[in-house]
Amino acid sequence: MRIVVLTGAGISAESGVPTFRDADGLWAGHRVEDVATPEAFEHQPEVVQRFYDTRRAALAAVEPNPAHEALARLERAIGDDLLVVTQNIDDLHERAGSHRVLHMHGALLSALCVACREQVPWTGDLADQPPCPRCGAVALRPDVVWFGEIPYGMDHILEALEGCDLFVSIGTSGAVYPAAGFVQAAASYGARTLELNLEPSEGSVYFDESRLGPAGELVPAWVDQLLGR
Ligand code: BV8
Repeated sequence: MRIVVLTGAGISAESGVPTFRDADGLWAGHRVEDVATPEAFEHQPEVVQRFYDTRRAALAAVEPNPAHEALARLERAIGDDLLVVTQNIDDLHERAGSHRVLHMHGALLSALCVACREQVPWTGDLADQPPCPRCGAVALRPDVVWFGEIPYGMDHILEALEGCDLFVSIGTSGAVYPAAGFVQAAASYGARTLELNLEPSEGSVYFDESRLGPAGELVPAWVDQLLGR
């Protein structure tokens, strides 16, 4: 059985990573749409850089939770039949042991050089304008997909949605496209669809089944059920 799992901020909530909604759409006093845009970066680069520097630094203080660990266990059981597409920019799936993870909105631990377009692993701050390790230009930005920018891996994602038997959405409000449309694409190709979320999402109506509760409980139970435990 080929499975595509889409994760959102809700899967990292129990790890202590605030979601966009829990912050009432505010991040350190900013509306995410006002900070996570190319225009914001152009007009107030240091505000945007600090917004991501703060979130990057906060990764050191959080750990994967049982939901991340259950998805890593599922990958160990079914390997290439599982693809995790995450909207999250944290590294908790990887730290839980998942390898087949596609960060469609980029990653905090990566920087993008707008001069040479190189993606470079990055753990420190960017607000102090370090030079690009490859070309030396002072042109590094967060390697994050902002509103109005094209998500990473769309060809790979659409191909996986076309070929999957089961699409599972975990911890996302279904507010942002194109991710919010994946359930309808999967269903149109004949996949079964399951939502695991704390509360009904904007896309719940499109799922064959919705289970409500914390990911830390629902995801391990679902993986156990799937693996016949
Ligand atoms: C694009 C990275 C073209 C940055 C993010 C009008 C109509 C439709 C679309 C648009 C429109 N106007 C503009 C658009 C397009 C726009 C969009 O969708 N806007 C929205 C606001 C309407 N989208 C874009 O611009 C995208 N690009 O469209 O390009 C294109 C398209 C296709 C192909 C080619 C070209 C790019 C969007 C990417 C923006 N970047 N993140 C950063 O992180 O700073 S978005 C960010 O918010 C997340 O990545 C995520 O995608 C999104 C929503 O966040 P969630 O993960 O869902 O988190 P949220 O807080 O909202 O919800 C948490 C959920 O978890 C809740 O449901 C809650 O109940 C649940 N939960 C909480 N705790 C738990 C839990 N569940 C389980 N257990 C728990 N413990």
